[in-house]
Amino acid sequence: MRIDDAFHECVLAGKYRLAGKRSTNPVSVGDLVGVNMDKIPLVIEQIEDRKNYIIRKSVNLSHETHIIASNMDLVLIVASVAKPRTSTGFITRILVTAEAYGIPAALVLNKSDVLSEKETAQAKELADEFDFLGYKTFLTAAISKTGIEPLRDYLRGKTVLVIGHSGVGKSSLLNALDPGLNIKTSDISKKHQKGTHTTTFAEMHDTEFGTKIMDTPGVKEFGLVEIDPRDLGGYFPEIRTLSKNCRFYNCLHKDEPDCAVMKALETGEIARFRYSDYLSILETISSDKVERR
Ligand SMILES: Nc1nc2c(ncn2[C@@H]2O[C@H](COP(=O)(O)OP(=O)(O)OP(=O)(O)O)[C@@H](O)[C@H]2O)c(=O)[nH]1
Ligand SMILES: [Mg+2]
Ligand SMILES: [Zn+2]
Repeated sequence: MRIDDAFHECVLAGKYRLAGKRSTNPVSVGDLVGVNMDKIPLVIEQIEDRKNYIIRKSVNLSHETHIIASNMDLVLIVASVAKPRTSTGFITRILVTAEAYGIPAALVLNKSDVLSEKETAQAKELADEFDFLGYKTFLTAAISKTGIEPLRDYLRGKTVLVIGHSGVGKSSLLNALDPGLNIKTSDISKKHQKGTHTTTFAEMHDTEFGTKIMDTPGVKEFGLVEIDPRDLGGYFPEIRTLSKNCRFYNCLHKDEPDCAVMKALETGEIARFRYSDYLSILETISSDKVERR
């Protein structure tokens, strides 16, 4: 058995197929695997323990999970204020998962060239807010290669997962970062066909600037897996800090007396959209928990 990084078509050993029953994909992009090269077809016989991974429910209400990628240094969320719009809730769900697994995360707001004046102001406001929370944020237009250089510098030397809705321009962004990649993106004629996913499987790309980038198919929804309601506030940097001043150590910041988070809402110290995203995530994961019993 030896481990290398060339392209080989493989099948997965039966023991992993069975062990991963709750997961739709026992092996994911980013996994380090050991392959038996003496068999035809080649067989993945060993999956190294993961340093980290990003996981979601395979579809809403499902008990099956989907590992989007493993072993990364950074989660790069690609979003757009319009065409298609990404909600702050979607962004925050991914950020929460990254926080839960201790993975640094950053945000790209792409398609800055197609935004109205009002939408441009919204994008800037969002960028400031997420930057303030400690998530580096970039405003880009992949097609006109605007804002690409600072992003390239930031990604240098890292192994990066790129994630976001279909059509926000993930693959286009990778091509803008390294034109040599020449990844397939949807063309104008396909743009209006709903539900078209241009990238159909996750793939790791080596760039000429020393970054390994995992491009993934667009995800419509991001259902959280294994996040305890009591831990949720700890995955919001601002709530984590504020909650030290709540009266109860296990405050859910919902309706408890002397809650520092709710007070901060009145003074504007915490953004309203973040607090409402917190509450809606809290509600879904709390009802998930009841359902599982
Ligand atoms: N105007 C404009 N169009 C863009 C930009 N980035 C991407 N596009 C266009 O948006 C469409 C979707 O781009 P893709 O790169 O295929 O999107 P994707 O996120 O990889 O989509 P999936 O692979 O389906 O997840 C294509 O028609 C691109 O040309 C941008 O910054 N500005
Ligand atoms: Mg794509
Ligand atoms: Zn509280």
